[in-house]
Amino acid sequence: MTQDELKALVGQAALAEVVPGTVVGVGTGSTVNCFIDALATMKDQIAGAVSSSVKSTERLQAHGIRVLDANEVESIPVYIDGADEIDHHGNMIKGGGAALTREKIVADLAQRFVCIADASKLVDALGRFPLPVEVIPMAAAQVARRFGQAYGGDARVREGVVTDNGNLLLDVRGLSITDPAAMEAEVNQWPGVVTVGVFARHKARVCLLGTPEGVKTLR
Ligand code: ABF
Repeated sequence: MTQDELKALVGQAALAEVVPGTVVGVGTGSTVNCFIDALATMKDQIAGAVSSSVKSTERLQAHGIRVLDANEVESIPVYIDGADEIDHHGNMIKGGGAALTREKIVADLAQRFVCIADASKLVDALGRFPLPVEVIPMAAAQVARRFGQAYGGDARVREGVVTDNGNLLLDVRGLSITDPAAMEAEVNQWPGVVTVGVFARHKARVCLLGTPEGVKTLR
């Protein structure tokens, strides 16, 4: 099966995680796009969606799915989102799609984070994928220096990208993230960092992994 077929497989499988009659948290990326297209088949059975990006909002609305502002809800039962990497404990690197800040906000609203991914995303240790970090533009160079000093990382501004929140993204190469929670806590406090793309404090409760043998549920 191709990677796109695996993404479609898990996008469809994620429907089973949706709690009927509730608002669904919706992530960003091509795998989530498959979920959004599948969700459209049951749009009359949900109360709407809280979205993690303009792109996902537009796709949801194109299917006639009501999109609520995050401030309209206090909690949502489930959040469905992809990842760039996920380890065997549910820690993730996210942000390849530049939506990491709103993704983490919606994940924080959710009682249950369900990650949907093709098998290529499962890793033993995070870090081969360049770590995305959303930064206030004036802090980009200083945060990049800090990654070099603290972790030996090579941080570069992602050219031509401004996030939905009007910020810049750094992509940090050369990291081996052995303690995701510690790195997330440390980097979060650096001045100018909006969001670091390590999801350890908001890790996935379950991962639906698309494999040639079918969907594997990793808990
Ligand atoms: C999103 O899913 C992003 O954080 C991450 O980059 C992306 C993975 O994209 P795709 O499903 O297209 O591989 O949550």
